[in-house]
Amino acid sequence: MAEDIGKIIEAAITKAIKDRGQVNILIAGKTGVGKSTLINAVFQGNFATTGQGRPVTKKTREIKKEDIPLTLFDTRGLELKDYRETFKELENFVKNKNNDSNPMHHIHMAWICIDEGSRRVEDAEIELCELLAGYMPVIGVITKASSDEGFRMKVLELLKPAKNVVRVNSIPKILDDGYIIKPSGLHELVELAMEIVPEAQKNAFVAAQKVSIEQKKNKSHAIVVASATSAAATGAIPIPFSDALILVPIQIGMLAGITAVFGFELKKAFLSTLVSSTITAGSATLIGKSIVSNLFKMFPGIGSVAGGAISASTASAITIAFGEAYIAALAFLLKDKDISEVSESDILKEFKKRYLGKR
Ligand SMILES: Nc1nc2c(ncn2[C@@H]2O[C@H](COP(=O)(O)OP(=O)(O)O)[C@@H](O)[C@H]2O)c(=O)[nH]1
Ligand SMILES: [Mg+2]
Repeated sequence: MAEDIGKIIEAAITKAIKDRGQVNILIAGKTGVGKSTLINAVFQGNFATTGQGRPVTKKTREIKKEDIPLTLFDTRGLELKDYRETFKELENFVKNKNNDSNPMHHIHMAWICIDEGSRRVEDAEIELCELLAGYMPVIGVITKASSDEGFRMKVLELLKPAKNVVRVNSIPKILDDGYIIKPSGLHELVELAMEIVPEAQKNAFVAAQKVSIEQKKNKSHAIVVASATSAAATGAIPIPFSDALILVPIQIGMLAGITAVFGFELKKAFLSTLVSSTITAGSATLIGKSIVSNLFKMFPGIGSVAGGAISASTASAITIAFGEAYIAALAFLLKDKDISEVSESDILKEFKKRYLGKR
């Protein structure tokens, strides 16, 4: 039995990683506009400080990090006089990428960053926007935002093909009089990016970003709904408790999917611990009985278990309670912590507390 569960977990991890997919984003702007700072404010994993990345054109570097389904292309040097010369190279690069038959290899979105303080949009930025918009959705990002004074309207006008222009301040800025300009615009940027990124990249984007826990929750709710539907389908044919095993792979798949969408690393040992201490509630054999009885404690009157079988509605309700408890635990932990600061035992503790009611 333990070996079977091991295999189920491995398959669930593979599927969750595949379903999450991959998102590739090009971030362009003059040196010093705040690209690296923005990247670190939006995405988990300190992307911008983990090495310089691999050069893919003269002015573009590819940055990746293990276990995060994101590749960034950092394009700088828009201020240089010879930018036009490197333009062709970038155009070829983007064209090659986005003509690839596998959409996972495309660049899915571009952010063109312009410093608000400069009050200036370069020809190179306008041309780059036009070039990129032929291949992918583009967002104009006004960085170091502190006072607009009509600059956003100007950028909107000049970056015509951009989907929108968002003003962002990535880090707190302390002024001479001690007044602090707080970070702003990050949620707006992430929400806009979520809207325009292709459907198949949304889960990867949600996992990689750290600004919106709400989006991680939303995508996870969708996984719970899909899992509950599968569970209901197995429950439609009344099955004896011993056969409630059918639900176990669905619930393991759901845990793996939620873990992936939240952006946590998917480790077999960790999922095994989660599964063995919740689904089986500490016992070596996997039966639905403990799940069902625990559920009844939580939601009395949910339905009756007739003749030792669980009904479609019970199977579905169990799955929902299980998935929602996991989502609540992860969202709670990320309220004031970064993903890298949340330990596996934190997750286990919060999940058990919510699902099994143990303190
Ligand atoms: N106040 C404030 N400073 C920023 C912001 N973004 C970047 N900076 C500062 O601007 C400088 C250049 O930022 P960096 O991210 O390295 O720019 P890059 O060359 O485009 O990657 C650094 O000193 C940052 O601290 C921002 O949103 N607000
Ligand atoms: Mg940089």
